[in-house]
Amino acid sequence: MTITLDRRRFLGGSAMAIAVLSMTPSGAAAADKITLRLSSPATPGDQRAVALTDVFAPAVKDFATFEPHWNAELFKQGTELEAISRGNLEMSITSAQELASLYPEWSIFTAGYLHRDAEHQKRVFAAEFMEPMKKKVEDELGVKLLSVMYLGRRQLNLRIDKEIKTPDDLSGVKLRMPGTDAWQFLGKALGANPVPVAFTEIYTALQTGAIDGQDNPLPSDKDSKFYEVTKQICLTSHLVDLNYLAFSKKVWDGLSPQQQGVVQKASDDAAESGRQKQLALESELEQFFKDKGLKVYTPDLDAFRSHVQKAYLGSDFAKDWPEGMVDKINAL
Ligand code: KDO
Repeated sequence: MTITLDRRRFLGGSAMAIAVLSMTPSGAAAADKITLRLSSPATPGDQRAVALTDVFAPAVKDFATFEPHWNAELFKQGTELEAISRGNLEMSITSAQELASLYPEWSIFTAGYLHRDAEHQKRVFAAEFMEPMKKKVEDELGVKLLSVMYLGRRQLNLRIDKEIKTPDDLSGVKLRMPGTDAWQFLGKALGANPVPVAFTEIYTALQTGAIDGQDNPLPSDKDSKFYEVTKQICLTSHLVDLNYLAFSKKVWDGLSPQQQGVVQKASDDAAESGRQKQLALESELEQFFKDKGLKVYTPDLDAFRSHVQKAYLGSDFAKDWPEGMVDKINAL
């Protein structure tokens, strides 16, 4: 599934949202609790889901009811931003790849081997150079990016036996990647043949052999039981992946300053809780997969890093990256 979002539609939509907002009284006056519906393809056992349920929901409960819809049950993967922008959804866990389909400069965060680790992600998200990018998404799309959530290091998880040492070994391998251009490019940069498949359809695609493999962090591989239908995990760590907790700007503007402070803190606390749990899981899961009979090994990381970085720097994506931003990110 490829997202074909039209940015101008959103601009119109946001203008309308602002007009409606100006006619409504401040949310502080509203007696009833607001409902915060979140849609995500994440499973309920995913650490981001657990953190939002156990940390975010209780923190906002005095004025808001958190209503999560996991497994993409409310909106299809990749359509959540549009839903928030149109006022049909209040929250999502969005990716840089989804943002990049609307705002090409966000593709910088889709590049392999850029973020170094979870702490680096946090520093980058808090950096001053991020402000204009966040503001544009807020002003034009009506989506406030509250916190960065750590998803984990993406690893190759294949149903074929062939050992993968370098990008050349991935030649002809049908590697499932999510549907947007930025994701598909990452698959190519790794040396594989990327195939677009939604997250919720990966298991069946692996089982039937429609794809040779997929890439996700180890906790997702366990949670979605991909080990039942694959034979190996090749620890490429090609993307230290993230999601952003996305919140409707219209709903945000209807909250009192005190409530906004509570939501922001709840979001940061949930992100931190999920981050620590995900990191702990990543460090212990290798053995889990070995016990399930999968081969787990590290390829030639220098070969992957240089192949992927070269592909990005020579790509059209890089032309949209703000001047000097790669250096600023590396310097953090
Ligand atoms: C995936 O589709 O592989 C992906 O890992 C992409 C992420 O950006 C995110 O959407 C994630 O799926 C879902 O939250 C499911 O874990």
